[in-house]
Amino acid sequence: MIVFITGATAGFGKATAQLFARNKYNVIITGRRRERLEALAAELHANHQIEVLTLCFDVRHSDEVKKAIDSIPEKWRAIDILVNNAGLAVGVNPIQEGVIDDWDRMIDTNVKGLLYMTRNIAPLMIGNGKGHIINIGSIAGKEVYANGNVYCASKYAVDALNKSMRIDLLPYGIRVTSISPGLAETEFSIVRFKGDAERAKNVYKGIDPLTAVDIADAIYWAATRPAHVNILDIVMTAGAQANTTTFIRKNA
Ligand code: NDP
Ligand code: 8X3
Repeated sequence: MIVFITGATAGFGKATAQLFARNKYNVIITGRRRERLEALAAELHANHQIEVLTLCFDVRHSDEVKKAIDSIPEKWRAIDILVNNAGLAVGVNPIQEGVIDDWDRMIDTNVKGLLYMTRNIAPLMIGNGKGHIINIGSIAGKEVYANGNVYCASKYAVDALNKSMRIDLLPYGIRVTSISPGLAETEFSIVRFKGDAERAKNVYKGIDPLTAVDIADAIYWAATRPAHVNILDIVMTAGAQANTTTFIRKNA
């Protein structure tokens, strides 16, 4: 079995690669940071004796995506599962103060990147007569929150695409699932706050947030249901989170 994971150099994608590898899947891991990809490939190979293919590219560029997918050797082309995970939030400005470059990065990565990946991999799955696409959405794609504007919009788009691609791919036996987490501690907030690690830490202060392993578990569970079961969407939060704005923080 082959699982293709975008954004495997950190966070959810890395934990997902580790979990599938532990369960003897061969993994295609991708991201822009080549050293991290190589280090993870060596770790997975050594610990689990599985095969690993690394592809270093930026999901925002359709030509790079196509070139990377076209380069996949024949024996790797029978992809069973695609995890469309690469994504990010950048900035927390109100709409009237939004930074255009931040908006472009979020829309180009979270929406267009996911589309380019799907456009290139879905035909391979159709050719194989089976497949499973797992899109990483967010609770931010279900409810908006102050200053979440464009990030929320990008994840609402993922929600719509998840529902929509499920209809288009239904005749081909391809299952489509969304995993929609709330707050989870990864490098996500460091990226959102443009490297301000102290500010990022405060996001999780007083709560026991979801971890990348929790999300990997949900992805793996959805991917390993029997063929007649289709998991449409898993919305999950930390125990201390009720929705995008309601948290119980210890010592707050
Ligand atoms: P991390 O920042 O820890 O990891 C993000 C991953 O995405 C990295 O591997 C990064 O790799 C990759 N990535 C980002 N931009 C690009 C790009 N242009 N091309 C290729 N790869 C890219 O964040 P998370 O693991 O938390 O986030 C994963 C997904 O989960 C995202 O879609 C995010 O929106 C979503 N999410 C996160 C939540 C959270 O609270 N953490 C909650 C709900 C959803 P590299 O930089 O090497 O390219
Ligand atoms: C990430 C979760 O609530 O920070 O998608 O938007 S949130």
